[in-house]
Amino acid sequence: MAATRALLLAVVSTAALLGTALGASYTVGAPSGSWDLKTNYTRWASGVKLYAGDQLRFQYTVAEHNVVEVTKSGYDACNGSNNTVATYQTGNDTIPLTAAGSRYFICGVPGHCAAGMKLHVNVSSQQTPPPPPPPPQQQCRMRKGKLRCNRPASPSSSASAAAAVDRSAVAWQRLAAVVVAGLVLLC
Ligand SMILES: [Cu+2]
Repeated sequence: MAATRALLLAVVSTAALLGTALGASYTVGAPSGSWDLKTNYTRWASGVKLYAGDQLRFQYTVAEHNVVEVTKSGYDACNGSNNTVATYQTGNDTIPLTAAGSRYFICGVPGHCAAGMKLHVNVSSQQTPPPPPPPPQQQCRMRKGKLRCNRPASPSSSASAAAAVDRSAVAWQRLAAVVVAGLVLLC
């Protein structure tokens, strides 16, 4: 029984760690397009903020397109030969953005890159959490020659407290889901 509990704990903590480490997944061209000849990828890329740990998904018809990751010169010249980093052709390719920096993708079908099937994305380093709110200020004023100070207002009355409750509720829901998953695995 103790071993079972230890295993469950291990499953839960591993899943929790993975949950925080996994980034977001972005489908290229979504929501109005995909990996096709119609989407403006410069505009699409300017509308997403990518961080190391995120993923790009390319969805397309296998018979019509593919995805070739190239160097900057391959991107600029629309030429994959000698400039290829990797080639993908499943029609539903997930490409992890493991590090910060520029990534370049083109379609390798002749003429498609020149027609606009080229994507350059900038990946930022890991997103840092927002800074904590400043501590409440003590308010003092002179009264009858003496300095009198108010106690700082309790932070629990502010909107940020409501947001914190929201976040912890989400965290609890996630933890509950992980525990249930762990139990299912054990049974
Ligand atoms: Cu193509």
